[in-house]
Amino acid sequence: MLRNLRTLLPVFLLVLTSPAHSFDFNSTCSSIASQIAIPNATVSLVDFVPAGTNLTFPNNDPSCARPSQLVLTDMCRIAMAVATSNRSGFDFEAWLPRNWTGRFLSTGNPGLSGCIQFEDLAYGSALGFATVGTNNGHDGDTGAPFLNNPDVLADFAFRAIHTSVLVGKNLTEAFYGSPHNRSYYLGCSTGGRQGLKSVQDFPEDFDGVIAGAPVIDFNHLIDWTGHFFGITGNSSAPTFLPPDQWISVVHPDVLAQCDEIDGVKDGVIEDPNLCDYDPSGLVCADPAGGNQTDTNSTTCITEAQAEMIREVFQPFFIQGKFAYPRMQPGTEDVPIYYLGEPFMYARDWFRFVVYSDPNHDVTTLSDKDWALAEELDPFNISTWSGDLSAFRDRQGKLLTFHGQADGLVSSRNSERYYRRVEATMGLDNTELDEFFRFFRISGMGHCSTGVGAWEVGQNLAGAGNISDLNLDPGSNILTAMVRWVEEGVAPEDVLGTKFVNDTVEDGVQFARRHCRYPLRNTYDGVGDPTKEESWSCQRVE
Ligand SMILES: *[C@@H]1O[C@H](CO)[C@@H](O)[C@H](O)[C@H]1NC(C)=O
Ligand SMILES: *[C@@H]1O[C@H](CO)[C@@H](O)[C@H](O)[C@H]1NC(C)=O
Ligand SMILES: *[C@@H]1O[C@H](CO)[C@@H](O)[C@H](O)[C@H]1NC(C)=O
Ligand SMILES: *[C@@H]1O[C@H](CO)[C@@H](O)[C@H](O)[C@H]1NC(C)=O
Ligand SMILES: *[C@@H]1O[C@H](CO)[C@@H](O)[C@H](O)[C@H]1NC(C)=O
Ligand SMILES: *[C@@H]1O[C@H](CO)[C@@H](O)[C@H](O)[C@H]1NC(C)=O
Ligand SMILES: *[C@@H]1O[C@H](CO)[C@@H](O)[C@H](O)[C@H]1NC(C)=O
Ligand SMILES: *[C@@H]1O[C@H](CO)[C@@H](O)[C@H](O)[C@H]1NC(C)=O
Ligand SMILES: *[C@@H]1O[C@H](CO)[C@@H](O)[C@H](O)[C@H]1NC(C)=O
Ligand SMILES: *[C@@H]1O[C@H](CO)[C@@H](O)[C@H](O)[C@H]1NC(C)=O
Ligand SMILES: *[C@@H]1O[C@H](CO)[C@@H](O)[C@H](O)[C@H]1NC(C)=O
Ligand SMILES: *[C@@H]1O[C@H](CO)[C@@H](O)[C@H](O)[C@H]1NC(C)=O
Ligand SMILES: [Ca+2]
Repeated sequence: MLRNLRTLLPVFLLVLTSPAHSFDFNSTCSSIASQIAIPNATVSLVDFVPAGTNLTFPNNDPSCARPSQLVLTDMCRIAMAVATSNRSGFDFEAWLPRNWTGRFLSTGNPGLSGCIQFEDLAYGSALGFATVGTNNGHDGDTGAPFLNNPDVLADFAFRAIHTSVLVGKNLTEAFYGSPHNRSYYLGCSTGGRQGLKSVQDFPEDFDGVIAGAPVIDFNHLIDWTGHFFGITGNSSAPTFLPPDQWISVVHPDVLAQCDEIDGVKDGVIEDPNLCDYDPSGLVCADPAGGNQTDTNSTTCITEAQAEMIREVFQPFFIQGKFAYPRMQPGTEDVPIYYLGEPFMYARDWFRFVVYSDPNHDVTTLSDKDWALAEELDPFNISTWSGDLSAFRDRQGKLLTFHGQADGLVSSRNSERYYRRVEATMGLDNTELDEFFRFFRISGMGHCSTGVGAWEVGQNLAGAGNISDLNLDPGSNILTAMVRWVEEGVAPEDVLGTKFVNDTVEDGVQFARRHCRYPLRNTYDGVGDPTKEESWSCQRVE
């Protein structure tokens, strides 16, 4: 199906695969090293890498979990270290494709890392972008390098990505002999925050920014990730519920109450805002423990556990003040914060940044700690400015998306940010549509995967060939962004695909359109719900 789609691609996409510009790629790649004149940079590697190469990264930190990457197109790989101070710097890679389209693409990072997303470099270069990425100033998915080194923290908050854009654009021009035409950004999670940091504070860096599931209002979010431990307790607390029971007991109960609100029983909660989940029905018949069969059952819970679950799905307040939206119900099939220990990013942030003490006891964090973290906001890492006028005024385009089944970053916070931009700039959603569109992706977890039609071109999603990718701008947010920036045709919605077993070769399981906020995808009540035509985007306010 996808292979047929490729033949139907609109004309502009052909530009993606035809070299805009002829020059001797091979000899440029072998001679460029001596011509790189980038201040503070030390080049460590320049290699011609043919399509089909399986690159391995033996020195990559194991916590990055990226030991290898299949390269999908001929490219010149350039790696360098760039100093940002006398005690900080970042590792940088540029994957410069033979089939360059004149476009530049910068990619982001996950978690607290520390990890170049090689899969995004493979994706961008395969589509003809001169694609760059960094380790964001330190190695590995850890906050330890922040300890007593604000320069490493500055790199993480904003500097690595901004500096790498300057370096990357310079390198692109030096390599191809002409400057890039358009500049793009693609990132999710921390990568989403980096994209919005650019839009807010470095509006000249990009013409088009895709920011998924952004880790914005960063300090409140870190606090929120830490506060769940106080609700669940450790694994011996009476409130604690083992992860497999979140999956096998709570999640089916959430679906029983909320899956069919959208009219279709398919495991996808189209709009979790409509779900007011109540775990009361799960409480064991004899919670006092008289019925041993019952209380030890894997199908019922105690009243203390039920109360814990209610709290998990409440909005988060610090010292009586609203701080961060609730965890959305429907996300508990991937329990992340309920494992009976302080969440690793909160742990690292409080130890290595807030208290500069690697031994700080993070099991007793409470309101005063949450408030302190918010107050520190190092290098404005909050990334929470609602004024995007500088970006808008230079015709920049911003696309955010958020999986509605994201159990790591509340999807409601992306709605909250949208509203914040509306309020700050005094614009309504029609006016915002001119430069900022937000898509809610039902059944998508954190950035990727899930039971929904989650493949929207946000990443390579395991594709082993360019032909595995659906490049139609109706189904691919990256090519949709290119069309928006270069042709002024904005995406009205995004058609997501669910492959059988998430494998392209196994065929399409179903497709569903995802609407731009504040519209809601609504089932027509009669059509085949696995077909996108049976749903439409409707205004619900
Ligand atoms: C480059 O693009 C051409 C079409 O313009 C295509 O035939 C070729 O396979 C591409 N090469 C690579 C390495 O992607
Ligand atoms: C470039 O290098 C590749 C791989 O070594 C080779 O197959 C190709 O013929 C070379 N092209 C030119 C124009 O030298
Ligand atoms: C690439 O090599 C690694 C390590 O040898 C291997 O685990 C991985 O499966 C390979 N990937 C592909 C796509 O062949
Ligand atoms: C090079 O790094 C130093 C800090 O070590 C910094 O002050 C300077 O601005 C950097 N130069 C450029 C051009 O970025
Ligand atoms: C690093 O630079 C700072 C000024 O930015 C200076 O105070 C410090 O002594 C330098 N440290 C080293 C090790 O050179
Ligand atoms: C940049 O865009 C111009 C105008 O569309 C085009 O003529 C030129 O070939 C492009 N440059 C590159 C390097 O693609
Ligand atoms: C790259 O930066 C160096 C040093 O600032 C400068 O000399 C060079 O002209 C730049 N190259 C391009 C293509 O901008
Ligand atoms: C859980 O916390 C209690 C109270 O602090 C403590 O006594 C107990 O050892 C902890 N259990 C585990 C498994 O950590
Ligand atoms: C104990 O609970 C089980 C499971 O809910 C139920 O089947 C059984 O009838 C209960 N036994 C008594 C004595 O209440
Ligand atoms: C509860 O069930 C588990 C697994 O079946 C068993 O290991 C445990 O001993 C039981 N506990 C009680 C109090 O019956
Ligand atoms: C944070 O942002 C505020 C407002 O834009 C600005 O005044 C301040 O200088 C920034 N602080 C840092 C450390 O960048
Ligand atoms: C999906 O994969 C699983 C295990 O890999 C397999 O058992 C199942 O049959 C597959 N489902 C389909 C519909 O192919
Ligand atoms: Ca449903």
